[in-house]
Amino acid sequence: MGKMTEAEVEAVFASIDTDGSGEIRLRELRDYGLANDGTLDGVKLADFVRAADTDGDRRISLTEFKSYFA
Ligand SMILES: [Ca+2]
Ligand SMILES: [Ca+2]
Repeated sequence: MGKMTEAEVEAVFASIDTDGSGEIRLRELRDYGLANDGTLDGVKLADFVRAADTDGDRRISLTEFKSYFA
């Protein structure tokens, strides 16, 4: 997976966080994945959540999202 700039990461986050809550829930990720063949840059959604959700609340904050991609 290639590195993205901070602005690119924020844009992707915003496109997934459709309710604008500032956290990505699995449902939002699934909705996003359905439009993108079930993957996020080739990473399976379940694997992505497991890897990116560092505090284990099953939601991905912008900080966690950035940490994963930065
Ligand atoms: Ca959200
Ligand atoms: Ca989290």
